[in-house]
Amino acid sequence: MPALCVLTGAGISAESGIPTFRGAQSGLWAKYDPTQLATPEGFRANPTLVWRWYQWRRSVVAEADPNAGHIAIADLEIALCERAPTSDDAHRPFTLITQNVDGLHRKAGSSDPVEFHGNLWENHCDACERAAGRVALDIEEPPACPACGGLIRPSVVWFGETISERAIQRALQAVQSCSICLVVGTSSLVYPAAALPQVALEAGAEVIEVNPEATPLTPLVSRSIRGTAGEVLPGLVAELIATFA
Ligand code: BV8
Ligand code: ZN
Repeated sequence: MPALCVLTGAGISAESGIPTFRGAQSGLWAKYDPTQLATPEGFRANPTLVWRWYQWRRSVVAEADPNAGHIAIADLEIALCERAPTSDDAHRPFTLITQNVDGLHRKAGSSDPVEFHGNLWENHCDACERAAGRVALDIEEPPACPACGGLIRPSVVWFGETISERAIQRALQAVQSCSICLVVGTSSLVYPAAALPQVALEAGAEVIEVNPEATPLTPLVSRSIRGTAGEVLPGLVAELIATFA
């Protein structure tokens, strides 16, 4: 049974009203560079500013719903996994890898996405790494860790931080064994996530890109569809399900 994997970036959440990472940052945050805020140095230099940026993003995401793009990907997973049910990671017919931390794929029904850059809703201590769970959105200062007094921070992967071993292992397993890799809504600028479609290509997979703009991946793929996730994915998913029928 051929396998399919999907890699998504911030663009798939754009039609849910969530600003992309490199798109014009809206409102209060327009004057900050996300690649400066989403770093350990940025947090340690100004913990309140970075904490409030994440609390603002959480408030935006809390109001957001999955769009037709997220739902199409969840439908694709159901269709492929119904045909070839397995609990063995090494033979999964479908794997979703997302760079997004907003949790919208899970909200759309995707069962077990590889959250390559972590999860916006979880927190842990910056000093002792003890899990701190969720924090109310009206908390305006990073809380103190009850165990060591260190600062609580969002459990996302910041620039300069390594991706979890488990996420890398699951993602590589998927891209090395898939026959089709669908890449949606990413500028293909952030590594190591941006290397994943290249691993799929080298392993002989067909890579299909969906993005309203060209990216550094575009010249390398056999098929690059200019359009948004919400417009393109419902029809493309129907085509892929028929292909894998
Ligand atoms: C690492 C979580 C090993 C946080 C994110 C110097 C020092 C250290 C590291 C580096 C360095 N120089 C380079 C690096 C590597 C660095 C990197 O790649 N930097 C880039 C900027 C060059 N990577 C790392 O640091 C990674 N770790 O390498 O560890 C290491 C360790 C120490 C030293 C060396 C190496 C960790 C990277 C993870 C960073 N965390 N997110 C948070 O969210 O706050 S990344 C962040 O960017 C988001 O997760 C986002 O998803 C991701 C990628 O961006 P995109 O998803 O592509 O979003 P973007 O806005 O860029 O593009 C949107 C796209 O959607 C566009 O193409 C647009 O056309 C399209 N679009 C718009 N609308 C739609 C659409 N598509 C479809 N439909 C639409 N409607
Ligand atoms: Zn602690």
